[in-house]
Amino acid sequence: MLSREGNSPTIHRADYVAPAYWIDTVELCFDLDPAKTRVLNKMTLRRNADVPPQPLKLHGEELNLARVLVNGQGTSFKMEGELLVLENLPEGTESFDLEIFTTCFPVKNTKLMGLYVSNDSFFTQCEAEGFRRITYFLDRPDVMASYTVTLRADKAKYPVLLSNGNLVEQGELAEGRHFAKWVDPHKKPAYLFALVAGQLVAREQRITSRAGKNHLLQVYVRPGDLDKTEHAMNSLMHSVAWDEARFGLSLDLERFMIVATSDFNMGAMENKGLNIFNTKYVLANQATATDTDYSNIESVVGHEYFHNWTGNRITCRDWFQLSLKEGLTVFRDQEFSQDLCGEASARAVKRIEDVRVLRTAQFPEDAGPMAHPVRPDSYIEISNFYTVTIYEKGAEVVRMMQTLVGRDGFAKGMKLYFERHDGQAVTCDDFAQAIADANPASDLARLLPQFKRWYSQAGTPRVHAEGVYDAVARSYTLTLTQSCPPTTGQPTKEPFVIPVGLGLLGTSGKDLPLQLEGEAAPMATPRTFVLTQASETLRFVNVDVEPVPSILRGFTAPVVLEFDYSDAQLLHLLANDSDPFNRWEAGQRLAVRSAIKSIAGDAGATRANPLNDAYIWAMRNVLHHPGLDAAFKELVLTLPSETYIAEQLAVVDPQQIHAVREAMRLQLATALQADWEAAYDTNHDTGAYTPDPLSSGRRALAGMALTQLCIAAVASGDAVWPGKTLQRFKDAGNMTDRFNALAALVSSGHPLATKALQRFHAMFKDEALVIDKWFSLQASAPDRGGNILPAVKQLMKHHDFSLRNPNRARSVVSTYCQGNPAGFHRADAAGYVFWSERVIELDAMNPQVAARLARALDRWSKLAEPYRSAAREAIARVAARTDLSKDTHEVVTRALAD
Ligand code: B3K
Ligand code: ZN
Repeated sequence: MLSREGNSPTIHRADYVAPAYWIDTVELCFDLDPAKTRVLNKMTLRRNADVPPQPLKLHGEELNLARVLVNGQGTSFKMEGELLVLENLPEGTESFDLEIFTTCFPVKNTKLMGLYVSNDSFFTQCEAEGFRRITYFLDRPDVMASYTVTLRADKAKYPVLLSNGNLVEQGELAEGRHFAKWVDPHKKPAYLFALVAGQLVAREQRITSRAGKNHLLQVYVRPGDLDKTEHAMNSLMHSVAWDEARFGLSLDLERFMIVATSDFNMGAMENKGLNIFNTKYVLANQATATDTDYSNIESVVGHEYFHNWTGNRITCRDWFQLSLKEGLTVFRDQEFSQDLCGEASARAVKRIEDVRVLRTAQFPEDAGPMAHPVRPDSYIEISNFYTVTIYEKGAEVVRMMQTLVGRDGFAKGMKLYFERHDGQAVTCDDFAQAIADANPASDLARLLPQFKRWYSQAGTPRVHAEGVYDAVARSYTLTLTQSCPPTTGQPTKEPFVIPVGLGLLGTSGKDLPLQLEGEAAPMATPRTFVLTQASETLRFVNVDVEPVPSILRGFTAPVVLEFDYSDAQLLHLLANDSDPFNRWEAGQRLAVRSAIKSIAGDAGATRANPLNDAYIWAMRNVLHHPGLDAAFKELVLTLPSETYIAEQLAVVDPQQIHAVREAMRLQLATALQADWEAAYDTNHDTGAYTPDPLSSGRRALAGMALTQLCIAAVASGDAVWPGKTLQRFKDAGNMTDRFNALAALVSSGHPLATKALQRFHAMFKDEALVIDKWFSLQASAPDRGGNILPAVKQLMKHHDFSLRNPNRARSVVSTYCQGNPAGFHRADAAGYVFWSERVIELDAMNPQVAARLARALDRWSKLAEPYRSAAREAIARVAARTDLSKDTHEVVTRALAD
């Protein structure tokens, strides 16, 4: 028996070598059968003349090998672990035929990688390394081939047969079977292969592109779900139009298909011409989906569609370059959603939401045991590196490039990137080089080698700012100092290139003209300065009064900004900053400050009332402000999450943080009761449902008001608002209002919640995605005296619960372990025991889902006792198992090494 390390070698980026063979064409023929599917794979290959002659080693996993033929003749072969090794291949670099016949077992495939069955239909998932579970292959992204695929199956059970590209032939076969033959006109890596077979129906739309070409768009779902596909189709049409308008990138296929499945490990997959989606990111109507669902669908449909160019036409040379496609495509979907918003204030709301995700999920990752650079140097299991660092931080790196070259310059850079690399498998370096080369006079071109440290250095940089006003000289001097904490394998860091958006507010709250010493006249605001040294000083002249600096406007870089603001300065920014991001940020800083003071037991901020009067007064002003959108108000009034507060502390007591945040919520609820009533009255009627930013913002604020009013009512014993909330729950004309009312009752802990939850379940018992919400609302409810864990265990006994379905498993188990810190971090360690049991149980069926859950204890070493020791013990218990997948093994061993 090999040791665990022997089974799971660490793969290093530095070890990259080009493939020894190229695969030019692939002809696949599938005889689909859930119990045993037969796969005939006919390839043409040739040696790669650039590397020394060597045997061909093909990847395979859980396959039954029946036959191997080279140029039609039997040949000798051997197995090296899971590799199929062919040594006696024709000499020279002429192409040769290789035919491999295998079988696989879709119905037993609980990992949902490769070919699997869900609701009696067949689906595939090949990224990153799932194709090897379908046939023996060079399963690496730099091997790009032309695919022809024939699918054969029982016609009654599987009337729809889909694969990538164009349908070229279909027909009947004996014994009630039929076939379909698909040819993909574009070369692609194996990870973009897909097939679907089953009883599906499609919404169809024909479109004509700007370029005058006709295309067929299709959204396939199970019969009965067609009424929930309109929004996904609209999102797809918007995506096609946007990529043409903004980047000049047109759809390169006659037909573009999206297929929804309810069993899927992640959100969606960008297979060429045949995107496969989690139903969660396709199905929506106003009765079953919330505004958040609508906006997620729009961005995920956009994301996968944009991959058609960034990822599919130009793909990754190796998986270390994952952010080449993911960071860039997240950036593109963020820009898409912002551009669809139109209004500047709605764009700002989207930006704040994106930054909030980055700071609550990616910053902790960057500070924990799984910290890795945007372009990692090593991994054991690549599936573990589909992370917020690769995606969200990667998107910020691309955004900084756009900031440094300008929006038009960035579009020029994209054009050059496609001119140079279309059809290739390339690296992050190639991308950055193209953007810089297209903008030779830019800061990016000047600073490129240093800029690329964003790809190589892990950890979140900190920018410490200090300002000194000199009334006599009428100058304001701002010193910016950067540092970056050590991460595993990177004890010291070199300075980053950090674009810093900056403004100075005068006493009136207006932006002051910004004139640096040495400049003849002030320049237009806002200005962006590019920090490149460990420390730099900016000296502004002709400054008549001491300004309040607004630093890192629009969150121009993924850093932590430290500035010793007084409360008064933050209140000034909150009331006046022309930059909506920093306006919101000022409120967050004030709230975090109060929470920390209260946790530290400082006088002035009592446990019961952590928030001071000035903060409450400011929040009242925001609520009543006639010039601010409801969506923005809702963001400002939302207190920083428990996870975000925890990250600001050296030692974390999750129960204490929860208690303080709950006290803050109660304080806002009672002190602003009349204001919440007014906010509800003004915003609760949004007319006929449309998921646009303006009306969804109003629904969000009305929903928040209801929660606050229920919290106040529970404290005072008043029955009026809980009663109104229940009525609202019953009468609601859309899922957003209905769910918000239900959540208000649950979150406030009002007894009416029980009845409403029962009713909600009865109403939506046949809507799986709504039942997921029902589960997760209960698993994320505020913990009261340790009541959540028993509730979660009860939920797992519910007849609708199943650990096998990833959405359902996540709705209960991950929501509890990763979205309910106070429910999870229990002094009796029962939450951790539950976690370790579920990780082990899930790992045996679906390692990817298990490994994600395993990350719930990433930040264990920051916990206060008794949590810290108990958490470590739970991780060690999982790590001690000898039967773990390499996914979970990598996560828990890295955690223990922290
Ligand atoms: N590229 C896929 C993610 C695949 C995850 C594989 N474990 C979805 C996306 O990012 O668009
Ligand atoms: Zn992606």
